[in-house]
Amino acid sequence: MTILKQLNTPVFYAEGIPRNVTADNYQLKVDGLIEEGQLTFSFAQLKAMPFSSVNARLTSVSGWSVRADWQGVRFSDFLAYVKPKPEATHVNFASFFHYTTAVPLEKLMYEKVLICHQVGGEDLEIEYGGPVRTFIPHLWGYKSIKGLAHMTFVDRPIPGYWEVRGYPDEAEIEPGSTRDVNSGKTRRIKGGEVTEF
Ligand SMILES: Nc1nc2c(c(=O)[nH]1)N[C@H]1C(S)=C(S)[C@@H](COP(=O)(O)O)O[C@H]1N2
Ligand SMILES: [Mo]
Repeated sequence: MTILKQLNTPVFYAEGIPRNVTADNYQLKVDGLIEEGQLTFSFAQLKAMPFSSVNARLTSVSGWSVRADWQGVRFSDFLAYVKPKPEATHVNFASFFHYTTAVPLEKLMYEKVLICHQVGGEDLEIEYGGPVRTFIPHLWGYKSIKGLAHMTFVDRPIPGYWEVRGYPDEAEIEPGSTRDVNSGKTRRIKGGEVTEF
């Protein structure tokens, strides 16, 4: 069981949990502005890529955050397998149903950005975004898509599920207070902390 589940971390799955998806039938589609046109990766292929571990916090705009060891493939390492065309500026991420969110490519190149399939050495549970999610600790949690099914390289921002409902597209974490799921206590997020994740 991952620490996310042990800590009873809130489960946000606005579009519904894709219960039929397993590591065995998982497929990640990648298309749009890439030299290869279209690519597909299985869970086994993602597991065979360079593995990185990142101790950082997922911070929800709704007022909680959780620290864990998030593990998987660095987005920057993933780009050894996918060649974006020069005009690609953003990646539009889509889940198995209708959740989407787009992130500028430059904001995906930070070393703590992962295509994540484990937390603390355990495979991600389906409700926490397994088999594969993204982890982007320097942006509000709504940019870290769960149940990642499809990545499209595009040349513009595309408003996603929460962005069309009024949440900022930049999703920069703002100073304020957050309920720390690890300790159960409220803590301040200072402006400076966002750079530490
Ligand atoms: N597919 C999908 N991904 C999603 C969401 C969602 O509703 N559907 N919610 C987002 C939000 S708002 C947050 S804060 C985190 C929460 O992650 P958790 O449910 O694993 O705690 O997932 C993000 N990714
Ligand atoms: Mo969130």
